[in-house]
Amino acid sequence: SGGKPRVYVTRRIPKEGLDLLSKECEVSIWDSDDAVPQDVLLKNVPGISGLYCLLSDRIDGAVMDAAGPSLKAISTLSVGYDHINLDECRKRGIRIGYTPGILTDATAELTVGLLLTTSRRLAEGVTNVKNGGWGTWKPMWLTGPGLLNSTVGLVGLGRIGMAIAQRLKPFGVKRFLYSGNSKKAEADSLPAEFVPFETLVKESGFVVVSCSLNAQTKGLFNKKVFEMMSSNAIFVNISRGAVVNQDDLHEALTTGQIRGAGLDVTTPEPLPTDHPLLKLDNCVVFPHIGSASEETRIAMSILTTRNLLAGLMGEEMPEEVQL
Ligand code: 8YV
Repeated sequence: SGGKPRVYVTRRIPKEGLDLLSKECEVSIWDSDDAVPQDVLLKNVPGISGLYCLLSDRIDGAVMDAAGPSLKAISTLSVGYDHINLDECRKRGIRIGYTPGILTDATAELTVGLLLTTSRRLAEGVTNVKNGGWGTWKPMWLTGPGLLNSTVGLVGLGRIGMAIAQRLKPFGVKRFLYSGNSKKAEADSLPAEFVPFETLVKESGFVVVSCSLNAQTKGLFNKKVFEMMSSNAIFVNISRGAVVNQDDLHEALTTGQIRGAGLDVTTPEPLPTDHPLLKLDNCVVFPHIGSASEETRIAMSILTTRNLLAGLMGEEMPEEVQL
C-alpha cells in the first residue's frame, strides 16, 4: 500500500498506547481480554512490519515465518521477554522492545504486599473473619515470622530486587543477602552481601525471587533447594513461575520443609482453580499483578508503542533488548 506500516496488537491494551500507535500505523488488534489463539495470531501476522505483544503470547520462529520478511520489530508490554525466541529474532534481524524501569516501583510495592500477606497470614485472616473462624482469643493464632531482625535473601538483585530491598529495609531487616551472576556495586548501599545461592537459601528467613527466567534459572527451586531452606522460611516469587518446580514446592509446604509461599507467578497462568497449591493455607497465590498499578500499566502501554514506532523507523528504541 506504501502507506503507514502495518502492525498487529495481540490484546486489548490501554487507550493511551493504542491511540499513539494508531496515529502512525495501520493497526489490526485482537480486541479481547483473552489471549489470542496461536492459529489466529499466525493468520493475522502475514505482511506486518511490527508486532505489539504480551507475555502470554508465544512469539516463536513460526510466528516470524508467518509474518515474513516485512517484520522489523517486536515490542512487548513487559520487562520479561522469555516468551520471545531471541535466537529466531537475531537470525532475522528483528529488534525487540520491552518495558524495564517504569514498572520497578509498582512491582516492588506489590512484592512487599505479597510477602506480608504470606508471612503475617493476611488472606487467612480475612477469610476467617468472613466465615466465622474468628473465635475466642488465642495468643498464637494467625501468627507468623516478622521482618524485624530477619535475613532476607534476594535471588536476582536487578532493578526490581534492589527496589524490593529498599522497601523492606525500614521494616528492620538485619541482613540482606543476594545471589546471581555477578556482584553489584549498588548492593553496598543497603548493604547486601553477595553469597553463593546455597548460602542464601540456607540462611534466609525470607527468600525473594526477582530474577529473569532463562536456561540457568528454569526449575532453580526444586526439592533439593527447598530441603536446604529453614522450616520457618517464607518463599516469595514475583519473577516467572517456571523458576520453581511446583510439585516440589507443594511437597515443601505440606511436609513443613518451609513455612509458607507467596506467588505472583505460576505455571500455568491462570492456575487452574483445582490446583493442589490452592488448597494450602500456607500458600498465597496472586494473579500476576506485580506491575498492575494503573499509572504503570498506562505508562507501559505508551512505552511499548514508542519502542515499536522507533523500531519501525529504524531508530534506536527507548528500551531495546540487546540481542
Ligand atoms: C506483565 C510482567 O508485563 O513485565 C513483566 O515481565 O510479568 C508483567 O509486568 C504484565 O502482567 C502485563 O502483561
